[in-house]
Amino acid sequence: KKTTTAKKAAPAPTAEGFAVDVSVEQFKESIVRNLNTTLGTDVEKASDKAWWGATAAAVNELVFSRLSQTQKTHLNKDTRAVHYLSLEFLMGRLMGNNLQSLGLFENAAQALKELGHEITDLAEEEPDMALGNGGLGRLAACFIDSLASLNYPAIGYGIHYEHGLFRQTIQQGRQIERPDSWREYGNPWEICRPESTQEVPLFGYVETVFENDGSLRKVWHPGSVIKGVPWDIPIVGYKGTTVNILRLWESRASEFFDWDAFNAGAYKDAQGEQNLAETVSKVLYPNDETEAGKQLRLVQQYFFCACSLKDIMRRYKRAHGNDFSKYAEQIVIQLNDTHPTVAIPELMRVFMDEEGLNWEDAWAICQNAFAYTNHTLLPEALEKWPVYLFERVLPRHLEIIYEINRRFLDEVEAQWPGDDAKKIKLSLIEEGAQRMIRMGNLCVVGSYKVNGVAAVHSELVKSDLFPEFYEMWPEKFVNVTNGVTPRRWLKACNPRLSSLISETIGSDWPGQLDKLVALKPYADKPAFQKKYMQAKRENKLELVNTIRELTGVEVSPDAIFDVLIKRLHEYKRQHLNLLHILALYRRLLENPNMDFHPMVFLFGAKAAPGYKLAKEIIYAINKVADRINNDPRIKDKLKVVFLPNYRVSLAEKLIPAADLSEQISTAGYEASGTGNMKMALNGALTMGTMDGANIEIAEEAGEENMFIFGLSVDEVKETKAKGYNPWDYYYGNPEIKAVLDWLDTDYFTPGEPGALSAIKRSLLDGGDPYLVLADFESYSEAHKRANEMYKDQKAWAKSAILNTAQMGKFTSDRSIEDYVERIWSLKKCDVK
Ligand code: 4GP
Repeated sequence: KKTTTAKKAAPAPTAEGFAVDVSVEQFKESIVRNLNTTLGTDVEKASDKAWWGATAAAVNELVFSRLSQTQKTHLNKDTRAVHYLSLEFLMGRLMGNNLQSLGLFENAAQALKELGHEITDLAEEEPDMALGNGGLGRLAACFIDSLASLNYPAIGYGIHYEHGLFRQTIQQGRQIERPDSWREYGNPWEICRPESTQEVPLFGYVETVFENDGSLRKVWHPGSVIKGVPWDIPIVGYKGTTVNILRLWESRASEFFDWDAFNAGAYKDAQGEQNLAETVSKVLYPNDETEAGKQLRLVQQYFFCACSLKDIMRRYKRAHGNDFSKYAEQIVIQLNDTHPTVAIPELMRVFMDEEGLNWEDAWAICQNAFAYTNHTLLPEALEKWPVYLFERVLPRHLEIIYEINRRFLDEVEAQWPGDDAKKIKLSLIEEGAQRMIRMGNLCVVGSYKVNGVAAVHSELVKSDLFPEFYEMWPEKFVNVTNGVTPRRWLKACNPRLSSLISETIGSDWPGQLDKLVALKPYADKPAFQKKYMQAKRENKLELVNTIRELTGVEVSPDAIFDVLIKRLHEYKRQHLNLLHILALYRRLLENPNMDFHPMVFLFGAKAAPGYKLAKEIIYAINKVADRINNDPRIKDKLKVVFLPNYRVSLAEKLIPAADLSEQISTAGYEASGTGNMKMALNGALTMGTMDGANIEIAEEAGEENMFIFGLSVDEVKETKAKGYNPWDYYYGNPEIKAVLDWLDTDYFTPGEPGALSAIKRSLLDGGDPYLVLADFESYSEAHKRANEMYKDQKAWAKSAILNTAQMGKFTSDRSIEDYVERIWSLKKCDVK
């Protein structure tokens, strides 16, 4: 009988502590064998896709045994575990990351090379798993990486969307959304687990049953039942000892209801049922502006919460039967934003209606099991659901929410006797023409901890968002500053810098990022500066090629690469950057010999399909780019590039090549940011406001190694309180006036004057809610400082190195340890 690589390799950890050791020869053997036996092809005729698939299969041989081992260990030790409920997991590609975590990247690359393939080329065959919109989803992906890397028992729960975030193409400058079919040809990283399928009831009505002993019992008669089928994605911890899972639920029609309706002749109903069931996990919502979309999103939220809670319960009962006294000791459920809030009334329902607990006991468990992370203060992002929707979709949950509210308002009365205004403000139900359920309030009431994602944000959560709740339960509120996994965001995406760091200070930094501080003494060593800047330059050269392939635009690696990558939103102020580019362009037209180091402004951003102004900003960036890039008068001193379809794998190419990192949100609006951390770690200097985690980055890296500008959080509040008038800036600053008026002409949109006016209108008639004009001048000054500093390559190199050296705090491993200490109380569980 043939022995597999996994069987040979499993017992052999490496000297550096990696769980498995696989030689180049063994890897080759495994890839070729998988090409034959898994992919059904051979070395002569295999496509790149097949080679990639065979490599993935070879990796899985190593991973799956660790996965079973991890699950066995967690079961036997009956450990407390965190269950991370998130509607989004923005995973990106897994090959590079899994190989890095196993310590096998070099051997795999060598094996493929000897077989005639470049691993970097094959990597392009892997579609991104784009099951998220942006920061919140990518954070969830970093967190499950860190949880596994730190050997904590954890499971991520989400939805197995058929289509992730839309694919963006740019046509005539405009964003066009196309479906993203990430698993059209299958996905080797996931395992279907039909044996753990769950059923989810929906709709219908609630019956009150009067028992003989005089008590009441509630019975929910659902109008529909759909099935949730789990797909497991192994999450390989760094060094590969713990392999946790991300469990994603796919919706399917339940045979039972289908057949019933069908047999009764209600073909249309059966069809309807089928349709609903299959649309639930069809797409990730980029927004929810339509009525139909709203109901579907609520169903999505309930669907994955209900499936996940049943899964948790099944596992709990295996160890503890029907004794629920240990539930909150064993289980913590982290709600990633308000999206999974319905898990709170669902767990109450399960305990009371299915397990027979009384209200007090059920509530005591719930309140000790849930914790909630807030990711934004923007009012439009704080979810509210119309009561009528709940009534229709989740009638029993509505009753439970009313009862939670009734009891909660008694507490409010006790705290502020007779203060009805307080009750109106805090109630879980917002009264009005359309009564709404306030999911944020429900989260705070139902959770034992509430955290913001950066120090300043957590303060604002207490002072501005939930001040009364903070007064009632001050100990509930904590901060956990975000972090990013250095495995993906330095080791894997920036091999040049990673090797240089390892050669210089040793190779244990990916698991202990504060070791990077050992680079500090090298910051002013010319030899090290040279190597560091050389790595940056090679990364830029690679990006130059990518830019050419994707856009046809030719840029020079000698220019400053200025990078602004994140979702498109007014508060993130991509248009501030654009106005400044227009100002630079104008200055260069007036004086082509102006003392100015050439710059390339790179943008990557998707706009929510229904967000008109955001789409106009994308259009404007592209139109301005066309004009500037083709204007010989400014002698290539300025280039503007909008890279289409920004996603994790594109970020991995941009971040290592960035010189300047644009983090220019209106202070008080960006909860944390994580792109800011990734770029600083890779040696970009931050151009930023004192907002979100920028403040903490400044504390670590030193303000002198950044370009800070703009109003502070308090100044923003003061400016608004005083009555901000953008027209003052328009008339007060000729440059602002000139660039805004430019947008009304047809200079950038020949034959179509005013095609870019929407931006100007939003800033003037619209009142400039994000203070773009107020911060313009200070932004422009900061850019002058950056441009000046770049001319002194030594000074620049020193600052860049000091950024890398002092980003240790921003590993997601530290964030996870903070969660463990402040919220989760987990114990590490070694998997042998
Ligand atoms: C984002 C925040 O905008 C960002 O500042 C933060 O770093 C990230 O969450 C992770 O905490 N919010 C979202 C969202 O992505 O959908 O609200």
